[in-house]
Amino acid sequence: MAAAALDALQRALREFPAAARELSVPLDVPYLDEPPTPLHFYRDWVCPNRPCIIRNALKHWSALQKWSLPYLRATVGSTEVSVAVTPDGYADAVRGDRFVMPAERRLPLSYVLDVLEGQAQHPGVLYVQKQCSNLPTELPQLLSDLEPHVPWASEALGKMPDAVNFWLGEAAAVTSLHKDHYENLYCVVSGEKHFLLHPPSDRPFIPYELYTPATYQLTEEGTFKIVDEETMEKVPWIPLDPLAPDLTQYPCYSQAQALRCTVRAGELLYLPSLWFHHVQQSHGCIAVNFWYDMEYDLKYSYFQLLDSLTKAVVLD
Ligand SMILES: O=C(O)CCC(=O)C(=O)O
Repeated sequence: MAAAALDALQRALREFPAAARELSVPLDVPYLDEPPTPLHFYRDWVCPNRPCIIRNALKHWSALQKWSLPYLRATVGSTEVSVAVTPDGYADAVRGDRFVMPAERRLPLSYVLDVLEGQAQHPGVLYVQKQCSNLPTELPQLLSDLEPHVPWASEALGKMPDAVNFWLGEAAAVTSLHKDHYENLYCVVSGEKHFLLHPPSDRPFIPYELYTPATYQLTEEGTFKIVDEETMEKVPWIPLDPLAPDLTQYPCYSQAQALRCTVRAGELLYLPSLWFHHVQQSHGCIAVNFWYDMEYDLKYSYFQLLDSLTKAVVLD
């Protein structure tokens, strides 16, 4: 590419995030005091791809009054669930030159609760987080404590959720920075979740690299080894930890601007599709989220273009 064209492209990519931010990205995630109508949800939040935290949207869920660690022990303690186990709390994250996925254990929920309450020891960090509708498939006994979908969101989006996920883990369990092609309605039932967010328009400042996929294996002695997934293709992932970014290696990230928010018990975060998110939690936080597949519309195509241009041009 001619030097002048490359220069122009680099400048455009460097200026794009601030221009997009000025037009449509809030400084903080706003609160709504009650659930929006389907029309307002679609018009004010989904269409402009803007996050918000909605209060009083879950108050008719009996889960809000009932769910606690003792309640889970009494109702589903003997049920086996899939648990992600990692040495450091990071499932699906870059470690050295690998993209490492968690070891997966099938454990009775009561055992997970014992570990959470300090009554049992297990190597590493536990997180009940299997993202394939683990609520209806693994813990169907809990379904009567909530609604199977978010009616105003289903109506606005014209579809039902693809997945309903249950999350329960230790404070050390962290979800590394990534994005999804879902409209995410994230409901905290007990405890709190801390989200660090970047709008999709920050993509030019967010590094991706290709990594050999691998999985943690837990040995008999309770140590972890990393085993390559020989048959899987390389995985594009974000190597950067937004809590301690390596700005020598990724200087551009200093120009990205994260939004931070805490979602408390009884609150619902609308996390729009393609927003980057990094998630931490209070110890024993219980949450449920609904993933609605995004519309593969022009917004999606424009993001793909931004992604391709960012990959093609090195910014520093
Ligand atoms: O709660 C978490 O740890 C992660 C949630 C998340 O990444 C998601 O819902 O897409």
